[in-house]
Amino acid sequence: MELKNLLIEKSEAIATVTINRPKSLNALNKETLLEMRDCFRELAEDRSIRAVIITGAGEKAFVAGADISFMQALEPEAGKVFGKLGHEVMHTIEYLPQPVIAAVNGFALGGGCELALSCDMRLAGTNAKFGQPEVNLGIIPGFGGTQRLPRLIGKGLANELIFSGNIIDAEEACRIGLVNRVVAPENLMAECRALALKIASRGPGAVRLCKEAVNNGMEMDLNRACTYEADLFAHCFSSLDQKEGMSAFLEKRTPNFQDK
Ligand code: CO8
Repeated sequence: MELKNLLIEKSEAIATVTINRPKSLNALNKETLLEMRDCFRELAEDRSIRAVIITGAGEKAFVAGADISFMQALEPEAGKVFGKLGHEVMHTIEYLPQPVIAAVNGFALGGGCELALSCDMRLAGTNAKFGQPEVNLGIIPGFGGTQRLPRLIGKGLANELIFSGNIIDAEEACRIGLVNRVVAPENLMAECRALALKIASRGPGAVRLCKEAVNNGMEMDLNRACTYEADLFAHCFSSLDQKEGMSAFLEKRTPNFQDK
């Protein structure tokens, strides 16, 4: 796949996907979203990759939103197609078998905030800024922001951000639970990588099932979700990695997981 708007680097079981349109602050146009969709579909099939980091090129932005110059002339039908493509990309990331970390290295606005929301975890540089400024443009968040933001930080705080278009800094984002933690910009990628490597060292099948349990379980009522968790828990005992993990503990050694 020839990529014009993304950089993909794979090393030590970690894939780093960089949105690479720094002159437009990594704004998401149709071409970029199509490349992202194909790239994440491929990563989903790549068993050698055990965690993914998403970041933005340059020092200013993670992603400053969907591309306004692309959207400006859209009619309702084309707007729907564009919105659906964005949803498809966010859904692919959210349900990727591997955990996904957003390394938020600057502006994460509109579709950029929604991209971060579709990731499993968000680490931010002190220079990061978050917001859903769509109402300034006469539109609503269209890549899942009205749904994922209230689920993550609660309805009242999400409403304030979405209705006002306020932009908040990384510390505030951390205070309200929008990001996991804030680090110095120069340490951001190293922190994300350390977390990704730690996850990659754990039982791969167990990590996949944890993600499934959280994602799918949160859409169910608690009783059904706990029954679902119990099924996944039972399934773990059919894996060689469960035997290996527990043997290693009892033998006081590091487990050698085979993803089997
Ligand atoms: N789209 C297109 N181009 C952009 C975008 C964007 N979202 N953001 C920045 N750029 C471009 C600028 O136009 C500028 O280009 P040029 O150099 O050619 O003039 C370049 O990037 C640098 O930007 P600025 O000069 O504006 O940089 P500043 O440091 O002065 O400001 C800001 C940085 C504050 C981030 C500012 O660029 C800004 O406000 N950007 C727009 C932020 C925004 O409103 N984002 C939300 C977009 S809407 C959206 O994401 C909806 C998602 C769902 C869509 C569903 C569709 C159906």
